[in-house]
Amino acid sequence: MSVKLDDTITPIVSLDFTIKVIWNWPLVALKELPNLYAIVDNKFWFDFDKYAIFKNPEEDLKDEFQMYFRSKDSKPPTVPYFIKNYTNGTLYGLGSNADINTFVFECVGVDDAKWETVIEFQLTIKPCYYKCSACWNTDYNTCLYCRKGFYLLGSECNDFCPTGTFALEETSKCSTCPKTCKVCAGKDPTSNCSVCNTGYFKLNMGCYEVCPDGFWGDAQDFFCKRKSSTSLILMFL
Ligand SMILES: [Ca+2]
Repeated sequence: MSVKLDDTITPIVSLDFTIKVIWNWPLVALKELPNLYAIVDNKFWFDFDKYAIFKNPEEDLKDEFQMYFRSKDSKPPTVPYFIKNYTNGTLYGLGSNADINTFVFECVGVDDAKWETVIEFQLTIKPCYYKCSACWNTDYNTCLYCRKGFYLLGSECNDFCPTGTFALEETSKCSTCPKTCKVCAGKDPTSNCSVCNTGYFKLNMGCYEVCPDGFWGDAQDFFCKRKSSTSLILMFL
């Protein structure tokens, strides 16, 4: 083709140009997207590389396309409220207990002619293990806090606290017994111990390294025994 400029005064100027008409194809989906999961009360973010997901068949425009996320069939396009950011190929959010569910998303590639190519995937917000009130994963040993009636030891919520620990109701945790006690119901070594550790003396519900005043430690049975007046006398003989 050519265009001519002729103002009848100056010499005629002619410019040649060509128009290349190419067929516009929609973006090609390069792969399926895996289903995703996130844990309740844990921030999540997933990064997507649009060039690894879509291909623009037009050679000259191969980098020119957009990608975004939306809930399946949402019009206008939207995402659940717990998704805080979904631009630049990152899906970022935080689901609460109310959001425990599976959500169907669409990853949408849009070419320069606004053609859409859609890849569907699921995002599931998963709950903690049933004994945990907070966690970082769904397993029994990924707990941060326990529900009432269960007690945290390490990252597990137990029905009972094991020997050497006692259940602290206020925090739902197993707490270590005082060092003199093997079996205890609390942190006071003079009133919360039912069994003493080896080498410590027992008196009522207490375990002692040295028996309290008026008592002596019997190394035969490891009980604190009341000092009698006779033994006091014997000591002074
Ligand atoms: Ca295209």
